[in-house]
Parts: sequence; C-alpha cells; structure tokens
Amino acid sequence: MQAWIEESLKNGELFFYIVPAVLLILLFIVIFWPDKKKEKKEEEETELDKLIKADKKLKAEIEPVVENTDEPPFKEAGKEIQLFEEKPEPVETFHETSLQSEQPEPVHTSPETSQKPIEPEIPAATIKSGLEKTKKGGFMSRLIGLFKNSVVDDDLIEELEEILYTADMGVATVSWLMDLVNKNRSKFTSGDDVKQFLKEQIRDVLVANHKPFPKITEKPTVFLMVGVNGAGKTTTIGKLAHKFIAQGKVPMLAAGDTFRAAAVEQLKVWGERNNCTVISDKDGADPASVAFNAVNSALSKDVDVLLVDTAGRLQNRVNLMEELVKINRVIGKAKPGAPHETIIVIDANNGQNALTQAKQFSEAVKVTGIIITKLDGSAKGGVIIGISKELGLPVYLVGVGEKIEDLRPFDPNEFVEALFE
Ligand SMILES: Nc1nc2c(ncn2[C@@H]2O[C@H](COP(=O)(O)OP(=O)(O)OP(=O)(O)O)[C@@H](O)[C@H]2O)c(=O)[nH]1
Ligand SMILES: [Mg+2]
Repeated sequence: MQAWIEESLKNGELFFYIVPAVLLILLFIVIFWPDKKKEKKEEEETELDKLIKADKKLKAEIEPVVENTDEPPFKEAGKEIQLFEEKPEPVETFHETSLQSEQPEPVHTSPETSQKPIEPEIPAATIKSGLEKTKKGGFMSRLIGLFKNSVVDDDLIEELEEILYTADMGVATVSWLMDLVNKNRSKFTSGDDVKQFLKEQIRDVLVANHKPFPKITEKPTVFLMVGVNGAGKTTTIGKLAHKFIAQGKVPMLAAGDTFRAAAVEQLKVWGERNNCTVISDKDGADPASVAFNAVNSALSKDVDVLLVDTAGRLQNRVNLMEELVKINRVIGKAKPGAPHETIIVIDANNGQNALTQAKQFSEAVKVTGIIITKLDGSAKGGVIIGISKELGLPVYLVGVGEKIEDLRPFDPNEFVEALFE
C-alpha cells in the first residue's frame, strides 16, 4: 500500500486522479445522505394537511345547519355549542392537538361559543307594543286606510260603520259612535277630520270612566280575582305581587282555586318567584274556607295586600257563580269591608264575549275594576272601548305579555294615541 502511494506520488497520479475521486465520493455521500429531520418534518406536514382537510369537512357539515335556522343569533350560538357537544371526541382532540397554532379558530374558546348564550335585551312590553296586532291585523288598519280618503261621502260613512262593527266594541258602542258621526257630518271636510273626531270621542269615554289602580289604604287590602277559565287570573296575581313588592309592600296569596289539580301548585310557583307566602289547602277543599283562613292569616301577620285567586268559571254556571258569592261573603266576615276590590280578569281575545262576562260577573259580585290580559296576542283591542262605554267600569291594568313585568297601568291617553297613531 505504502509502495503504491509512493509510486502514485512520484508519477503524480495521487493528486490528479485519486484525491479528486475520493473528494467526489465524499460529496455524493453528503448530498444524498438521508435527512432524518427533514423527513420527520415532511411527515408532520402531511399529517397537518390531513387534519386541516378534516376540519374543513367538519365545518362544511355544521355550517349549513346553523345558517338554516330561523332562531335569533343568540340561539345560533347556543346551537353551535350543542352541535359540537354532540360530536365531542373528534373535534376536541383535533383542535387541542394540531390546529391551535395553524388555525386559531378554536370552537371552545371563541367568544361566541365559549360563553353562555347572551339573552338580548328585550325592551319591556308597552301598551303600544301590546296593540300591534289590533293595529296591523285588526280593525284599525282598515280604519287608517279609510281615513286617507279626501272626501267624506256616503260610501265612507257606510264603510266606517261596517269596520266599527268588526271592532269588538259591541253594538251599543258602535251605534253611539255612528250617531255622533252622523250628527257632526257637515263639519268633516276629509277622512282625517273623521279620524280626529272618532279619536276624541273614544278618548273622552275612556277618560270619563278611568280610575288608576287602587292604592293600599288598609292592612290587609283584599283583592278578589274573578273571571272565566284561562283568562289569566293566576298569572296576573303573580305579576301584581311583583308590582307590590317593588313598591315596598308585603303581599300574600290565597289559593282559592281548589277545583283544578295543578292550580295550587301554579300559585305556589308565583309565590316562590316573588318570595311571598301562599295560603292553601288540599285540592277539592272549600274555596271559601281557604279565603277565610287567608284573610285571618293576613290579619295576624304584617301583610299589606292579600290577593285571592279563584277557579275559572263560566258566567252562566249558576252554582259556580253562587260559590263566588259565598267566597265574597266569607271574606267580608273575616274582615268587614273586604274584599276591597273585586277585579274581573278578561282575556282580550274574548272580544265581544268579554262584555257579557263582565256584565254577568257584576250581577253576582260587585266588580270594581277590570284587568285586560293578552292584549299582546289579540287583534281585538277595541274591546276595551266597548267595556268602558257600556259598563262604566275602570280598566285598571293591561297584560301585554307572559313575563312577570308585563302588566301595565291603563292610561286612556296612551291607549288612544297608540291606537290612532
Ligand atoms: N301573552 C300573554 N299571555 C298571558 C297573559 N296573561 C296570562 N297569560 C297566559 O295565559 C295562560 C292562562 O293564564 P292563567 O293565569 O293560568 O289563567 P287563569 O285565569 O288563572 O286560568 P284558570 O285558573 O284555569 O281559570 C297562561 O299561559 C299565561 O301565561 C298576557 O297578558 N299575555
Ligand atoms: Mg288560575
């Protein structure tokens, strides 16, 4: 070997052939030696590509479901959470392990989905919002159209009468209004004059019969709530208790509806919501005795207002109306002068039947005022005009929704302005 090296050195082969050949081989080795790190990185990238594709596929499956919903946006957020909870494993591992740095779109940490859905601020219902249906779908939309006429002719007067008969005011109130219109016809030069005239007549009759909701003068002031089935008596009691508490008063509730199995429970729920005492007995107990015990209990405690619930009853059921007379009498025995107010609760949807209800309940017990419920769900807001005109009873409050705060004082001016706006 040594001899060969010496020989090569001498004849110059070592530098011309052998050394360059060795260097060349080394160069090849350096170039083509497998790069483990690079290979590993490439493998990771391929894995990442797979995961990104999987992510896109998953989103494509989810998004159409969310877009198609008619729910408001806060519910969509809720739905997103629901959907991801329904497919927990693949989604969670996927986002936690591989996509966090590449695609910062984590499902569980995004502001829309990681927090609980935020309830949008729903503005409190008002008489105006409660009249929406009466205005859009009821008689008022037709009346407003009629008032746009520039000429007051026989056709207009005829149509006016026809529309008023559909307004749930009752025949007597329509006749009274039409008499006034006919007497003053020469004064009207346009449909708008008729509108202003009608508006003022209605305002006058509502204002004349108006009384604000009574003040608490005695301890306990007793309110007896009456009305047909499903009118909203129990719900209104819950809303009233809430109002009294807001005024710093102490209310007590009496479960005088012992007829319907779930009625006592329903009142107890309102009692819990308002954190106030509910006096009750077992189902089927005598409602008059419940009312009697409740008044005595309210007298012995520092209670400002006792709200007595009663079972819904049809005004033409004689025995049920007699039961109401008994409840009324027994309350008076427990506290002379009570009940201070007997309020008939009327569902606005009953339309003209509300007049019959109010009349017949008034014949059995001395009704002192009216609460109209469900104005928000009814196109028959005109019933308030008929009740006021025919019965001369004050409409104290109006229910404009199912929530605890959806009970508004009835303001005749606010009502008329909202109706004719
Ligand atoms: N939209 C709307 N719903 C109301 C209003 N007042 C009551 N309700 C609903 O009307 C339904 C009947 O209400 P209740 O309070 O149970 O009626 P009730 O007169 O006590 O019924 P009975 O005890 O069966 O005679 C419930 O679903 C209430 O949520 C209101 O002002 N607006
Ligand atoms: Mg009830």
